[in-house]
Amino acid sequence: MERSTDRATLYGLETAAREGIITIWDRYEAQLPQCNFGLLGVCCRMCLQGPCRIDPFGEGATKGICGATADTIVARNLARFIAGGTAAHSGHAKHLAHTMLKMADGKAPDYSIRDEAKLKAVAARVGVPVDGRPINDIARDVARAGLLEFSEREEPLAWLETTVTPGRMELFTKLGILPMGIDSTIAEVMHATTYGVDADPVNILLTALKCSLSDYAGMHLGTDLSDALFGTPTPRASGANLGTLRADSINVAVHGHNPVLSDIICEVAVEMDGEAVAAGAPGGFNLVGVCCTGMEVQMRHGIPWATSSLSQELVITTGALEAMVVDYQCIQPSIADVAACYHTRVITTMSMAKMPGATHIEFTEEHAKERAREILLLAIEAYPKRDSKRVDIPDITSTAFAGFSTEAIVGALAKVDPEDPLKPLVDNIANGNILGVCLFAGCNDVKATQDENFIVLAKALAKENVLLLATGCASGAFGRHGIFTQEAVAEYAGDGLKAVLTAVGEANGLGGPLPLALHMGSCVDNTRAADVAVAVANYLGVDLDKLPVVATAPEEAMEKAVSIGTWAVTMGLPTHVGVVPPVLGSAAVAGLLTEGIKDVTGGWFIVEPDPAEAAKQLIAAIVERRKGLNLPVPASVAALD
Ligand code: MSK
Repeated sequence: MERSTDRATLYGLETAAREGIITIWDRYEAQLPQCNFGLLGVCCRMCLQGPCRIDPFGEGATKGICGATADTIVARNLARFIAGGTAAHSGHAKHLAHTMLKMADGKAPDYSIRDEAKLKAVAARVGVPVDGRPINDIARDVARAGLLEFSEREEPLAWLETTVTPGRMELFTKLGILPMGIDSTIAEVMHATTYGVDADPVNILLTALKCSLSDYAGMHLGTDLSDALFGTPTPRASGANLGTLRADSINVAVHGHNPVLSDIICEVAVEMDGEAVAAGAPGGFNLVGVCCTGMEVQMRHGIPWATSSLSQELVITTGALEAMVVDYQCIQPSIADVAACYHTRVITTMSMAKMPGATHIEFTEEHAKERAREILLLAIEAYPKRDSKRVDIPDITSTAFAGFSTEAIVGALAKVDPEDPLKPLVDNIANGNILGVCLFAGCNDVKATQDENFIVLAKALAKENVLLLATGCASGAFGRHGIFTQEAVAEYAGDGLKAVLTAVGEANGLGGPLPLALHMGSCVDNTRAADVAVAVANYLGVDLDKLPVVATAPEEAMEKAVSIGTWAVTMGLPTHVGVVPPVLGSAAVAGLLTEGIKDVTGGWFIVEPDPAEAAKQLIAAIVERRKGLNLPVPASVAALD
């Protein structure tokens, strides 16, 4: 299997091999063959009497020591995966709520509300009074309302109830999966799946669905508060890939997920640029993003994005990185080992995310700029130690248009129809110019050739006039392969999609189409796409499970991606995954997720590693939805059946 389809990654891997650097791909190969019990999800480590594993062929143990079956074990393992993802996304949101509260109380002087309109819109939506109140008072109440989401409440989560269709709320109530608190739902999964509690796989899966709805609410809260604090993204062009590092500059990578730190670093780097020049770097500071923190600063500031989580080590092997500043999530502990072979400083900043071999500078919102300055001074200090003979930056970059928040998309559509912005989108879905919509999300996974699934799928769907939205590492794949460009429209879009993207692009003064796919942000921003779908559903007066909208995580890797995929299915979307999750040890659980759940939520999982085949299945799902709404199905697509 090829390791990557990205030329810069392959270049970096050659450099790493030459330098004797071990990367994630080497460590993966060293793990092979992987444990089949683990791959199938039939390994149980929930008590000290184990570990137990079930023989999937029924020739060995058919039950664990306590009597748990493969169905119970697989369901329990999956539920805990989802709880892990929910804890990460919502922990990110909780951090933002605390930051906003400190700001409102005057304890975090380096922060402010950059988008007052967004804050007021969120406040009005969740029942915080707005009229005539100072902005910091509104912010304080919104932050408190956000923090209330985490405890056990008597009402449903506000960030769920106010953002989904009425039909979904009815369904969640009927199924008994309406979460009343984010943290309490995570705890409920942990309780239900501990030794001797829930043994019914269906019941365990329902608890897991409930947890995934907490994941959705936490993510929505995170995006809302980020936008209010740091600004709602608007479209802008920037660069993508390893070639965005500059030999003449002090290069600093911001990596992880939360903009609380990285946004301040962007600001302070501008203020300290003269110090970087004085240190001998004519280009001053060059900030680049890695992973989803990279997406946050790309969306809001146009900071170039260097690479995704999977290939993070290769930013260091350019030999030109002075500092990699990390917050949390998707950060490989190996970067400290790689950095030790260079002059690069790895700087951890969060009390919950430290790393042997890294320098820790505890980031506090109370002293945000001061800490950012300390971090950037470390980068300046590292610069003279750079070995110019080892600098090897691949000359490979692409243009990437980013910044398509929900508000930006509605704003762009409003240029076509100011009275009724959603009408152009809905009309074009109805007439078939847009066959359907696909959200691309999720990670790169070392088990798949990097980016291949994303790009094959994107081209196949665009050809059939499917509108493409992207977040997280999917946005990374699209960015480095030139999918976020106008040129890609000419190359890959079907005629209907091309006409729509061109009409909207020209109405917005772009002199051409919108990019082939719309970059909606980091992986925590997936609810931006859900908001578009909910707006269309409410406009049409139908529920989400009727829309020709699908989702895909074709190279998913992390618990967070599994929780996102699960809420997408719970919201009623056909959702593709390209890496087989550890559920095949239970035919019952696998069957429920891929078929049975369709009768419950309207959504279902499509598990298909082959991207060409996955495209066919996603198009078939879109066609099924179109037929359900009595919308025309173009003959060319019908012929694919
Ligand atoms: S970073 S969760 S590898 S999308 Fe958000 Fe990428 Fe997946 Fe991490």
